[in-house]
Amino acid sequence: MAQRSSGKRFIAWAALAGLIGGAVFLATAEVFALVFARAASPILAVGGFVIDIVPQPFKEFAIATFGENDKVALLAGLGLAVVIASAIAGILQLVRPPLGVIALVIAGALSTAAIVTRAGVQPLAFVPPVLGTIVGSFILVLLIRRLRAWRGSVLPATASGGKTADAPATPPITKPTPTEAAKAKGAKATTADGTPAPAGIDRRRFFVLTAIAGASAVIVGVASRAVSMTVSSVESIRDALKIPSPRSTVTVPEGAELDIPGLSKLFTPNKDFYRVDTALTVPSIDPETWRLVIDGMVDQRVEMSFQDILDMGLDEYAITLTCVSNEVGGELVGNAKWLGVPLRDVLKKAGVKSGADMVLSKSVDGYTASTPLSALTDDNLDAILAVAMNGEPLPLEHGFPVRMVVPGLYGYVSATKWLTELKVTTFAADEAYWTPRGYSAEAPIKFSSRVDTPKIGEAVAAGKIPIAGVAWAQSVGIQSVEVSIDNGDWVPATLSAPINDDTWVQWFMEWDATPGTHYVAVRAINKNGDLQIEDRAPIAPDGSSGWQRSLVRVN
Ligand SMILES: Nc1nc2c(c(=O)[nH]1)N[C@H]1C(S)=C(S)[C@@H](COP(=O)(O)O)O[C@H]1N2
Ligand SMILES: [Mo]
Repeated sequence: MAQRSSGKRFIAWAALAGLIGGAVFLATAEVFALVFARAASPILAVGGFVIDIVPQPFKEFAIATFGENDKVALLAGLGLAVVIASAIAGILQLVRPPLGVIALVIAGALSTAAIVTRAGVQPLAFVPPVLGTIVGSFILVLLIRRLRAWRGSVLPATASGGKTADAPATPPITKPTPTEAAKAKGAKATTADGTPAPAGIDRRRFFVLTAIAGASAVIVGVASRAVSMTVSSVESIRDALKIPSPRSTVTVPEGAELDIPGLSKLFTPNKDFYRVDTALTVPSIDPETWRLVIDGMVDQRVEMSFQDILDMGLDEYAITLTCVSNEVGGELVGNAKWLGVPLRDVLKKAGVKSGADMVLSKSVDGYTASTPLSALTDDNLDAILAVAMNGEPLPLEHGFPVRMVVPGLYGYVSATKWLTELKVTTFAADEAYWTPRGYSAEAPIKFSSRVDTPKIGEAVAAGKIPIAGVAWAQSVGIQSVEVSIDNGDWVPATLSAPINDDTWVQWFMEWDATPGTHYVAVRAINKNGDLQIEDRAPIAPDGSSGWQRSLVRVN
């Protein structure tokens, strides 16, 4: 009868109680994370841990599927996992106590482990998840106890037997409380005369606590996350930061930027600049307390402050950055003006010992990159520590306050953001973040060319239209770009005036487009006279190759 179906309903309410317990756990941890350690957010720490351990093919799948929203997708997945696990914990706590609390404690222990093993974490970072576990478990126990009381008052015959068997098995609720007393009375009252009134009271007690705990968790959790994200004090420190004028600036020659709709800007605005990193939340580092340590195979360990870097005197450099994950024709490449100091001068301060062949750069978040020492000491290569990007201090997500930029090497082996240490070492002795994850220890950029307009898959009107794009061969320079239409001859495109060999150039060609579907292919030749590699290669282990060929529909 009705009582049987309402028995099932208690399972659903137990799942809700579990959700509330989980939400209270997370909200408590978030609010104490504000006080004790910003990095102590359980979800973010577990997310970071997942990023570090998932197998490479899965990571590539995630980037291919979600693009730069890969982190949002990860968080959504984690959120779903939390919802399911909390609901199960609630049900377990009702039917097999104290398994629900045990499940919550295990989740708490795992997230505490994820938090305290994060790089650069504060010593008290274990406090928020531990407090979260305690408060979350307490609320879960309380809610299930009230639910049990309600169930006992409604289902005296079927469930109260289970209830009395369950209750002693639950250490946290072995001590009788007013709630249990009320529950026992309620059960008797209902059995005796079938009056629903006591059940009404027990039910109300359950829902009042559910509502209060749920609402508090949502308000506290959302508010704490908002505070730690938006009222980032480092963001305002950055806004107020005055970077000294550079001693020299980049000369942009006349004709360096072509005026063609749809063509990439010569300098990629910071807000449009691609972002690739393993940081689930952007590290916020106060330049006042920031230090760069240069150690390893050096004559003397050197520590530099942000001011020490500025005091070396800044120069402006134009360098195009490229990600190893950039597919042929892809968007993970951008050009910027950087203010910085040469890495060779920084390394000179410590004095590099002979025998070293690599610099392992480390980020505050534990990320590392292995850069050949020669790329950082070469007098003819502008490998720099950068403090500014396109006329402003580095944006937080691009490495504030100091990052590396090395022309000619993919970002993962050279462009460490939120830099904290340069360890002079050898490839034999040390390994960077991506090396055991399927990427080469050394990775020069494979020079490439890209069509920006007409956009792939976008129909264009017949008539004279420009085909235009960019091409890059950092540290060598682009000599020419050639275009072939419908497998016809390779025709040289017109190049923009190059700024230097470290930046991309723009190219264009006027095309008399006739109605139909056409095939546009592009390839570059570098200043060594090498032709861009035609053979297709995937991004792993050391960058994609191939000529971009696209279909263009003309109406
Ligand atoms: N700390 C840190 N630095 C990092 C990375 C990272 O994951 N963590 N990713 C690297 C990679 S793979 C690239 S391509 C560049 C991208 O720099 P951007 O995000 O400023 O474009 O940063 C590099 N520096
Ligand atoms: Mo990258």
